[in-house]
Amino acid sequence: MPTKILDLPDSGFVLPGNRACAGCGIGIALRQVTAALEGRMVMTVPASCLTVFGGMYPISSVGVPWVNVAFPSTAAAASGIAAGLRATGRDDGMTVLAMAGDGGTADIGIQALSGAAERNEDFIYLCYDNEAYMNTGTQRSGMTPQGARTTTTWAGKRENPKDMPRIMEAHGIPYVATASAAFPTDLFDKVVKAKGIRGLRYIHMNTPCPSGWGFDPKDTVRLGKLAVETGLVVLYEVEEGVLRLTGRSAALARSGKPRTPVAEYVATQTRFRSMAPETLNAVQAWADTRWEHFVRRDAEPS
Ligand SMILES: Cc1ncc(C[n+]2csc(CCOP(=O)(O)OP(=O)(O)O)c2C)c(N)n1
Ligand code: SF4
Ligand SMILES: [Mg+2]
Repeated sequence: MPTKILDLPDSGFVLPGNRACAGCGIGIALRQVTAALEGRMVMTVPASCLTVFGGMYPISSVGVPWVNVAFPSTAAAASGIAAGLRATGRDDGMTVLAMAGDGGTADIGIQALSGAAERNEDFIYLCYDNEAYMNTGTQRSGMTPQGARTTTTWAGKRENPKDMPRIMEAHGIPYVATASAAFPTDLFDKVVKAKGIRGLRYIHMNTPCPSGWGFDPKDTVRLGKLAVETGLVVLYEVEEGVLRLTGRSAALARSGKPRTPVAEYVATQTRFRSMAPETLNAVQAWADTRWEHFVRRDAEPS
């Protein structure tokens, strides 16, 4: 049975006060992730807004062991820590969590992550995707959506984002899932499931960013939900090569109702201001094709 919102445990591992912007999606997500792992975890974190969230030594807003690592080495450090816990007999019930941004995952950290996936190392890798290099002032990443303005794409990015979850799936690892900070129960259940699996588990999580996307901090959850309603973000999990839609995406597919037009989502954020109609059409077509792909896979027999 999926967890209900009122049944989510109060983690207590994300402490009051942190250095993130008001409304940052990272905080909502980190509560669920640390609660799902019951705090029995070691984190590896590269330079990012997450590092800022954690705070500067000796002060931290997160009550779990946390290692700040060099940008490209998040997955390599997690591999080493997992091996160290095993070698010293301290791996029982412990989870190593590598958690990095989209730039640190899809661009800078991809080779260490790919190597760890190929070796099927024993940790969870969670990419929180705020769709740009936010900590350094919003530069484009390989995950920035087409049409989004960043400080390095003044007229709007021309390319669609990489499909990181499908890249990770191609490695044949035991568990791949997508999630959203706006759907905490779906995220919680996926982390609980991932905890019980050995080998490399990859979770790709959409994390709205008021400062970089240009929206009011009170709308973080509303926008995260809207992204799922449009099909720009699709919630699913893949086990043993079988893909199943989850949560709101599964309900949307089964309802047969039309998805919210991408135009409605785009209109909520200043990063998409003055988006050309042909770019909007291209993004809508991209979302439609992907949605049909996932709905088709969801219907395949296991
Ligand atoms: C080797 C290296 N290159 C560049 C930087 C500068 N830097 C720090 S955080 C950051 C952005 C990271 O982007 P992302 O991984 O998407 O995380 P976010 O900041 O968006 O949370 C960059 C480029 C660095 N710290 N180290
Ligand atoms: S820039 Fe975005 S991701 Fe970074 S702390 Fe602020 S709201 Fe969070
Ligand atoms: Mg980012």
